[in-house]
Amino acid sequence: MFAFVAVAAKVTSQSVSTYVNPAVPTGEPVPGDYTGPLRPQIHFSPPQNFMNDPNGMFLDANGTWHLYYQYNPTGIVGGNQHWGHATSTDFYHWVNQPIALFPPEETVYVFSGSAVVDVNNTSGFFPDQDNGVVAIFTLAHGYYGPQTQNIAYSHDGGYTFEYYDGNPVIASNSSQFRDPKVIRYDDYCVAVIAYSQEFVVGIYNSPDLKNWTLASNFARHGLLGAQYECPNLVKMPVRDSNGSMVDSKYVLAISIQPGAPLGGSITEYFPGDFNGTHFTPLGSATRLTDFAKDNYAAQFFHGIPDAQNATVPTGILEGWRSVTTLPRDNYLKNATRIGLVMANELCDLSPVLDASLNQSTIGNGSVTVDYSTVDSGALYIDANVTGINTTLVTPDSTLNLSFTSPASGETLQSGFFFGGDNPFFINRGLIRGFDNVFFTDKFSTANIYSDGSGSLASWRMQAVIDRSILEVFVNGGDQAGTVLFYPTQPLSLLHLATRDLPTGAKVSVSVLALKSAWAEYENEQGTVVGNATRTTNSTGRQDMIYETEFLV
Ligand SMILES: *[C@@H]1O[C@H](CO)[C@@H](O)[C@H](O)[C@H]1NC(C)=O
Ligand SMILES: *[C@@H]1O[C@H](CO)[C@@H](O)[C@H](O)[C@H]1NC(C)=O
Ligand SMILES: *[C@@H]1O[C@H](CO)[C@@H](O)[C@H](O)[C@H]1NC(C)=O
Ligand SMILES: *[C@@H]1O[C@H](CO)[C@@H](O)[C@H](O)[C@H]1NC(C)=O
Ligand SMILES: *[C@@H]1O[C@H](CO)[C@@H](O)[C@H](O)[C@H]1NC(C)=O
Ligand SMILES: *[C@@H]1O[C@H](CO)[C@@H](O)[C@H](O)[C@H]1NC(C)=O
Ligand SMILES: *[C@@H]1O[C@H](CO)[C@@H](O)[C@H](O)[C@H]1NC(C)=O
Ligand SMILES: *[C@@H]1O[C@H](CO)[C@@H](O)[C@H](O)[C@H]1NC(C)=O
Ligand SMILES: *[C@@H]1O[C@H](CO)[C@@H](O)[C@H](O)[C@H]1NC(C)=O
Ligand SMILES: *[C@@H]1O[C@H](CO)[C@@H](O)[C@H](O)[C@H]1NC(C)=O
Ligand SMILES: *[C@@H]1O[C@H](CO)[C@@H](O)[C@H](O)[C@H]1NC(C)=O
Ligand SMILES: CC(=O)N[C@H]1CO[C@H](CO)[C@@H](O)[C@@H]1O
Repeated sequence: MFAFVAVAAKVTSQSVSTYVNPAVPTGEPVPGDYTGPLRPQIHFSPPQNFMNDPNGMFLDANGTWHLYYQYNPTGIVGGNQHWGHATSTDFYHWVNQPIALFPPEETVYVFSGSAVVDVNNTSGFFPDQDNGVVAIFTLAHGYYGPQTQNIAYSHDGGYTFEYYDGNPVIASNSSQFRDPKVIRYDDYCVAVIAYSQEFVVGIYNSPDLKNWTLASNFARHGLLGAQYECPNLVKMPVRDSNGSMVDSKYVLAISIQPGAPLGGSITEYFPGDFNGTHFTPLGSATRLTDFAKDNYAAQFFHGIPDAQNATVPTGILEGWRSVTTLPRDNYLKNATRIGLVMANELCDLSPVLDASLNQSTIGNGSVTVDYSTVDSGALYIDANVTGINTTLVTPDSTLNLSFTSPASGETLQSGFFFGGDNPFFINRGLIRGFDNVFFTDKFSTANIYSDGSGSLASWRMQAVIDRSILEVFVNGGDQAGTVLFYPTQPLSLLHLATRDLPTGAKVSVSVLALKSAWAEYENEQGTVVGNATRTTNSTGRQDMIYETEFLV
């Protein structure tokens, strides 16, 4: 056996240095124990310690998705921020990679940002390659600023980075200026960056990722909360009811943290038009990506929003914190009465689908599934309700879905009312492993599923439960709810029941077990060691790693 020890060192590569904290491993992934009863099995969570925002996601030319994330490798609270890194070819199986970005100095933190593949060498960093990656991110000089925008480049496909020697690329004296998200537009790049406490999203242009010019400001729109963070600008298809693309629009998403309507954080978004310099929202409505409160800091590039929370028990019990949501396919659709909304559709779950536990067609009735033998504790539930004569719906016409621990009696409840205001609710208040005054118990939204035209209506609900996270997609993703919950005993009994549905309504239900995406990477000790899957040796970056191995 050997122990891996990284030595504290301020090391220099070419002209730019990085600081490596003695407790932080370099060149190897951080190992993780993914077996804990609260540890999600088909979601990404960091091997150990604290993760918050997802950062800089991109797809490389080999079909590998790169996920970076705000990572404190030395604690279970935010603080010593780095960019953690994981890769996947199917969005469900993630391979932990070595930490990708280290801070330049001990008291500087690498905050959120994004990454682009510089195919055409517009930055000039990549003389002989078309797979160079440029990361743009905020460096926070202490927690009181200033916060500046900086770039680093990778010659090895995004595994290791070198700081540009001309940083910062956008200087600032502000302590609240962060989270650059870069997209391409025509032959240049566009960045959206939050002036967090002024409630402004700055829109910048650059021909080369180094020289940035402020093009416009998008100021004080929608909910303000206490800060704007993690702006994202993305081009998105508009689909008709058959799923065909009929148009495309831009969506500007802004995360509010803290000060969301339910406390904590939320992501709001605006569909609109973008002409390269200015974003113009369609109308003045504010829309939210999630009706619960545990989903924050959405990042697009085939969106992987993050579900994080501050003081939850996994940090104490299992030594890790926060989880990204499942990947979602986002597009705009015309929701009944509301107009354009961003739909969240689950990406193909087939990489993790396992045995079918139940396939039923019921009218008014129920389905019970004991899933205590499903090792992952993770399920996918799909229910289509068709043939609903809305004129015959009563206030008691409902579909309820619950998950219970027979051992402790704890229950996670959700349900929909087909009549009245069409509320959908989630109640985690009967789960007892964690509570505090800010841990809201009950969430609800209104899902207007019928236009009242008299024709038979349909409604759909999809849900994924994964040990300590529930994601619900209401009516084909018109609305989504993400909640974290911390039972004292594993939930293992599913109960779905309908009541008082009009004659003729049909409910088609399927419940599938999901396979753990982590279990297959565990060694005999139950540890996922990750993989340093570097394809090429980055020039220079290797020189910044000081390490010593001790044989014990
Ligand atoms: C790279 O350059 C080619 C040729 O000019 C252009 O067609 C392509 O869109 C460029 N790609 C990117 C990502 O800028
Ligand atoms: C990439 O850019 C650098 C700097 O402009 C230049 O020296 C190099 O020739 C370029 N390489 C290619 C393949 O365009
Ligand atoms: C793709 O894989 C090949 C073979 O491993 C490697 O040489 C190449 O650098 C990889 N490309 C990217 C974009 O990572
Ligand atoms: C920061 O403040 C200094 C001193 O007032 C000023 O010279 C400098 O231009 C400011 N920098 C930026 C980016 O605003
Ligand atoms: C940066 O871009 C602006 C606008 O395109 C241009 O006027 C300026 O000369 C550029 N500066 C440098 C240092 O390239
Ligand atoms: C983009 O839109 C803004 C605001 O409507 C306008 O002032 C500007 O001229 C437009 N730019 C182009 C290139 O159309
Ligand atoms: C959405 O549907 C309404 C009602 O059918 C229609 O008036 C409106 O034009 C549609 N909007 C879009 C963007 O398709
Ligand atoms: C719905 O029920 C009403 C009342 O029984 C009936 O008149 C109507 O035809 C039904 N609508 C459909 C589409 O079946
Ligand atoms: C529900 O409907 C969707 C869309 O038609 C279909 O793909 C899915 O298989 C259905 N699920 C069930 C359980 O019937
Ligand atoms: C680690 O990478 C090596 C080489 O790319 C590969 O053979 C191996 O299967 C990988 N292991 C895991 C757990 O991904
Ligand atoms: C990577 O390249 C550097 C510089 O050429 C070299 O010193 C180092 O040994 C190489 N590392 C690996 C793992 O090949
Ligand atoms: C980021 C976030 O949502 N944090 C919330 C997590 O939960 C605690 C307790 O409910 C809240 O105080 C945080 O605001």
